[in-house]
Amino acid sequence: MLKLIIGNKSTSSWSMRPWLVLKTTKISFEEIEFDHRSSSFKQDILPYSPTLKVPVLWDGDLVIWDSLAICEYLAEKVPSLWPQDPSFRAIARSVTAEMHSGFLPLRRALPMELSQTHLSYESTPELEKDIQRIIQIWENRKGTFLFGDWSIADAFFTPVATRFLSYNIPVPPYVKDYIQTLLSTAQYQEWHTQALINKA
Ligand SMILES: N[C@@H](CCC(=O)N[C@@H](CS)C(=O)NCC(=O)O)C(=O)O
Repeated sequence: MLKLIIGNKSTSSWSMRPWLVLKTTKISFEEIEFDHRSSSFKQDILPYSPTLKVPVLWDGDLVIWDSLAICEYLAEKVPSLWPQDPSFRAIARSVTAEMHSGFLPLRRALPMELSQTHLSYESTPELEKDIQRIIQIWENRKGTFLFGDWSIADAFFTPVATRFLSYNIPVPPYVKDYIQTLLSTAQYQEWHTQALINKA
């Protein structure tokens, strides 16, 4: 059985991505959660992760680390995790890669924190640039989700959607609809509920 090792559900945005993707595939998997902020984390994760980071996927003896690599591995098993249309698929990979490798100002200024609401933040030109770019990606979507059906691209933008909500970032109504849609999926709702239970 697949084994996904993840961090704390309230704050581990990188872990949320492959978890949502795995849940969507309906492939059964075992989940092991470590609090990546605890002092014992490096010791706890040592037997599982070559980078000492989460998420990590174990498929038998095969170890796959890094959220994007894990999602790509799952897409080889379930190709519908990427859009079927080759052009859509290429752009879906582009925005996913952009999310994976960029948006540092946004990550730093607006850390994901699912157990809190009405968080405040300091606006900077770099952060505003990131926010506007994300709004542009969401405004240009091709349907209910970014490329019609839910895909890995949506998984990568779900943690960002939680930040827009927690920090109350103003967005146009069409973008607000997308945020609500992302955060209403059964997979995300399950993650969110567990994040709040684990915190209590
Ligand atoms: N690029 C990696 C980032 C993984 C990452 O930074 N994970 C954080 C948790 S969200 C972590 O393990 N932090 C613990 C540490 O760095 O000690 C990925 O996509 O999986």
